[in-house]
Amino acid sequence: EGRQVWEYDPEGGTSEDRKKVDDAREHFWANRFAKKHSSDELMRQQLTRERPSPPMPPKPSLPAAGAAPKEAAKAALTRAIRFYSTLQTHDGHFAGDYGGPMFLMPGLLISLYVSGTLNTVLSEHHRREMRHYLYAHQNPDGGWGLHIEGHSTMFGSALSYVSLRILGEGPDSTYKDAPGMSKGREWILAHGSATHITSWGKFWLSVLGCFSWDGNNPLPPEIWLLPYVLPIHPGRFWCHCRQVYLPMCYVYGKRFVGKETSLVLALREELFSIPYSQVDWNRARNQCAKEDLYYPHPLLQDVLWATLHKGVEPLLNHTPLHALREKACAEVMKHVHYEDENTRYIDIGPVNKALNLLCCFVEDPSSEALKKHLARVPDYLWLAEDGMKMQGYNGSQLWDTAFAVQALAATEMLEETAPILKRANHYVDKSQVRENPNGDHGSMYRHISNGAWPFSTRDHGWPIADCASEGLKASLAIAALPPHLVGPPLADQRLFDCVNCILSFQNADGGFATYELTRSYAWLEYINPAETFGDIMIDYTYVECTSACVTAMAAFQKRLPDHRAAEVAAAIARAAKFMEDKQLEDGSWYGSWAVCYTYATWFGVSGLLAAGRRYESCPAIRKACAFLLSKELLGGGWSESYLSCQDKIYTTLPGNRVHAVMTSWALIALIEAGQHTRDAAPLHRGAAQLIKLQEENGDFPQQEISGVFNKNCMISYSAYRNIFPIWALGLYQKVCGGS
Ligand code: LAN
Repeated sequence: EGRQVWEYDPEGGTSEDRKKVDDAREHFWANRFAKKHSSDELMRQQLTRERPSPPMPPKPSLPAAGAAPKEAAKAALTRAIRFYSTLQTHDGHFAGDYGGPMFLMPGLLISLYVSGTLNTVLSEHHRREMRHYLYAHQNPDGGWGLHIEGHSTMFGSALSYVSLRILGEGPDSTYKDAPGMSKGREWILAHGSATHITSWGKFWLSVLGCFSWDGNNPLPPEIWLLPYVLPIHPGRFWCHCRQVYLPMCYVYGKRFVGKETSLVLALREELFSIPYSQVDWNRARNQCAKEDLYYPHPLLQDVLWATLHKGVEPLLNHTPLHALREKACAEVMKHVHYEDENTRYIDIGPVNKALNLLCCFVEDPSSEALKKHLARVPDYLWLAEDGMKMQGYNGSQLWDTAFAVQALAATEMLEETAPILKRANHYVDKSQVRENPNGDHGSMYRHISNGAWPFSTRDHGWPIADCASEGLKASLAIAALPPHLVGPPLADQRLFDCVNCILSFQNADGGFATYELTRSYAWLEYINPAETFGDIMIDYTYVECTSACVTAMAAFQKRLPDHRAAEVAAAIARAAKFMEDKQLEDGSWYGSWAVCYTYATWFGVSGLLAAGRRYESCPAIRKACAFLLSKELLGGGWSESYLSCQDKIYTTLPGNRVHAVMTSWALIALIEAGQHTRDAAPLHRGAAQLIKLQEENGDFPQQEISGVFNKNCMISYSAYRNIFPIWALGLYQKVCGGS
């Protein structure tokens, strides 16, 4: 359940539906630079067709002088819920676009191309939509960014250019009024050519045959043969880092290169400013365009890579020591297969999905494993009015659904929400992970997962501390409602399993990381070779994850106070201390997984409240509220730009523009902390701004991107524009309703 697969239906839709879709796409195209963002118009069309939406109450007239009277808030809320309910699928999850990064699809296309499976997996319709997507996100200067809103980078540009070529575009093709291929090539050549691509780009181009393996810094698979006690053992890395470098080591160890096709030969000419045979590959190892540099290599790294490259690699490749390389490659493949089997070939993320698929091909082109991989490629693809993209995950199903449940439950509009909650209950039930990873999972560096919730689907199966917590909170919210309306609650044992998992995720500093415990030291960042990403080496503790675990344990404590009572209480206390320690001078928290200080400050406040702190007696909460109030925009509402994440400085959107998602987070945090009992005016203004932003059909506009990972790459959480305004207006209604 939860699987999302797009297929082309030549007869699909009425002519009216088609027109709506075409209009949405034209609208996107025309406005793509003003609001460089995608949304899920197409999905919406499809879903609304299957289940006609209930009639809409009329749009309320705008409240005067910035106040949002009770009736206006109620009507906006009703409309918002009715709209969002049309995006709920039959299995109960809410579907939404999880795109944003621009470096994911190229890896997939290169893997499919070199394995000769491109046209088997992707129909001509998929390929057409992918071309549309790549052109839709080409910047006016001809290049492509790391993500859909980013400035042009070599990583984005060279890989998007190559992708378009793989998808059949010629070196001078163009589309609508996009800058086109020759402008793309100009950008690449003017910025140092493909030698200046980041290390992950060098890797993909080498696989394709458009870069020499000698131009890559070493990725020795032998690292997997080291003893686990060493802090640099990859089993101690953050699981995403580990699962990306694992298959990369294998492909590097094998020096795999795809067939030298005419396209490959042509690309060798197009991507470099000098003849391919004259490129200085040794120099290229450390070249990187300045546009791409977010985390420059420390000197230590350059020395390390040079020693390995010149001193060790020749030995491992050309002497009897080669046996060691073979052994290391075999060990690596054991882990690749384990990951594939434990995720039913979805894999933990889009990068290792493409890489593991490639490894299975390199190991045995006729293997069952490769076929199983191909069958799971569509899980990552999503079509919207900006075309078809590879998403950042196989979806955000559970995450969005768990938040939606909490938002709907907070409205206390049981009559409206019960049928929606009932369907969501089904999904929450079906998506809980009910087993640990196979066999001796510890020896495969896997944490327990039984009882946790994943971010997307049960098939994916990787547990995440805060997804487990949001899943648990959603189950508890449902369990508090009448079962004849929302369906039966989960059995207590399943909640015990989840809490067991959550407790097992707490670190020595009291904080919670993402998928596992922190297993090594932050100094490992010295050998972080990925120039565009920060903080990827280990699983750090985060305020968002910690707060989610605290609020979940506190809710659990209320319902089932006798289960591991002392441990739960102690875990909450330690986590609260961690959150206080992480608070910044100005009262905010830095957000690592969404934009940015507003998001994390909401988590900081709600976590401390759940741990029993109160505004009146807790300086941290008071400072946090003061911070939020100090950032209110002129005329009300809040907004924050993704630049906050990369620059670590609070940045609002230009022009005093209100953003529905940040406004909602700030409202929720302030209301939870009792702002309405002190001064409700900022709440009235914020609610009024939300009502003003709401569209005719109850939707909210898809504004600037609101998710992030590894400091520098942005990711879309399209459902946030519906979920959080519902949540905020619901709370507003409740506490300011009579105002
Ligand atoms: C995600 C998606 C979910 C996200 C939350 C649960 C929201 C967060 O609170 C904890 C971290 C987590 C699980 C997360 C971590 C990084 C991910 C997996 C992603 C942002 C989705 C894509 C990203 C992944 C690393 C992308 C591939 C890029 C690499 C650098 C490997």
